[in-house]
Amino acid sequence: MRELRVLLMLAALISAGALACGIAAAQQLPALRQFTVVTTGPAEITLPFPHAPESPMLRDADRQWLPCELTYADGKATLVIPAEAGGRAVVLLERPEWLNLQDDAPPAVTGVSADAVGLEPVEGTADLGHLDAPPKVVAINLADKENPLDTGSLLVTLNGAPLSEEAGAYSVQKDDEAGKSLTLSVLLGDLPQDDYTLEVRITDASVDRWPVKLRVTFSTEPLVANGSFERAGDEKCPAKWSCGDWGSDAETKYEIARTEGGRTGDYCLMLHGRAGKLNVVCYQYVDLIGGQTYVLRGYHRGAAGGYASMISRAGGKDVQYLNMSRLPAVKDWTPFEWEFPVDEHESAMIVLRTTSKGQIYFDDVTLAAKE
Ligand SMILES: [Ca+2]
Ligand SMILES: [Ca+2]
Repeated sequence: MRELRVLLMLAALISAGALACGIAAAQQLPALRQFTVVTTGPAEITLPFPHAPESPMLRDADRQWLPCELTYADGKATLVIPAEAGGRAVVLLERPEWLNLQDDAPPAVTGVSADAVGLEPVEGTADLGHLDAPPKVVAINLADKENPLDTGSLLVTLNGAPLSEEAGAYSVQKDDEAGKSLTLSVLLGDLPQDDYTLEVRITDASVDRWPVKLRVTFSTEPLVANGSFERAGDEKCPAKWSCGDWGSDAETKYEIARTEGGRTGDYCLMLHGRAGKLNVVCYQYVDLIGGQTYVLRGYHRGAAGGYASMISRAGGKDVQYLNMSRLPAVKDWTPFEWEFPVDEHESAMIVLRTTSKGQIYFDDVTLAAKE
C-alpha cells in the first residue's frame, strides 16, 4: 500500500456487553464496530469480521458521513480510505439502527437533588455546603438528545474512590425506552466527618462518545474542622489548619505543633513564641453566613497569652477583622467563648494566634451559629 500510517485504531469501541447494559435488556442491539484512522494518504485496511458488513460508513475530517468502499472475502473485510477523507477518518463498519450519526453534543444533567431537595449546579458543581450528616440519596437526571446514554461508561466516585453498583452504592433507572434519559441514585450511608466530592461521569453512545461530568460537594466537618487537633496534617500543623507567622523580623523564632497533652483526646495545638517579633498563627477558612452571629468556644492554657480572630474578605479587601479580647496566661485548661456578628463576605477565616513569648495551648475549639 502506498504511503500509509495507521496511528490509531480503536476497534469495537463500544462493546456489545456495554450496550446491553446501556440500552433495554429486551432489545439486544448489534455491536457498533468503529475505529479511527489517521493517515497521510489513501489507505487500504483489511481486518477480520464475522460477516460482510452492511452499509459501512466513513466520516471524513469535515465530519461528513459517506458510504465506505468495502469488499468482503474469506472472513475479512477490506476497506479503502480515500485521500479525500482528509487525514483523520472514522469508519463505522455497521451502523446500529438506533445510532444517530448526527450527534455533536454531550449529554446534559437535567436535574440534581439531595434527599428530594432540588439543587442548581454552577459550572458542573452542585455545592451543598455544610451538613450535619451526608444526604441519604443524591439523585441525578441525565439525558442525551441524540443517542442513548452508555451506562457502561458510567463512573461514580466519592473523593476519588469508585463506588460500586454491585455493592449497592448506586442504582441506575432508565427513564425512557431508548435509554436517552436516566436517573442515577447514589446512596450515601454513614460517612466520617470530612469534605466530600461525589463525581459522576458518563458518555453518550454516539460515535464521538461525548462525555458529561457532574460534581456534588458537601462537608460534614464541623464549622471549625479538627478543632480537637486529633488528626495529624502535614509536618507539625494539624489537619485542616494552616500554620505560620504574619509578621517577623530577623530574630523571630517560633514553633507551632500538634502536641500530646490534649484537654480531651490525646492532642492539642501549641503555639510557642520564642524570640523576635511574634505573630504566630494557626488558621482555617470557615463557611459562615452573612447576617448571622457566631460563637467560638474552646479551651486554652499556657504561659503565653493569645487570642482568636475572624477575618472576612470580599473583592480582595478585608470586610471584617475582628479580634476577641486577649486570653491571659493560665496554668490549667480554661474555657473561652467569643461571640461575633458576620457581615456578607466572600471568604472568612478563624485564626488562633499569639504575639507573646512562651507557649499557649488550644483544644476543643468549636464554632456555631448563635441560637
Ligand atoms: Ca449526544
Ligand atoms: Ca484534643
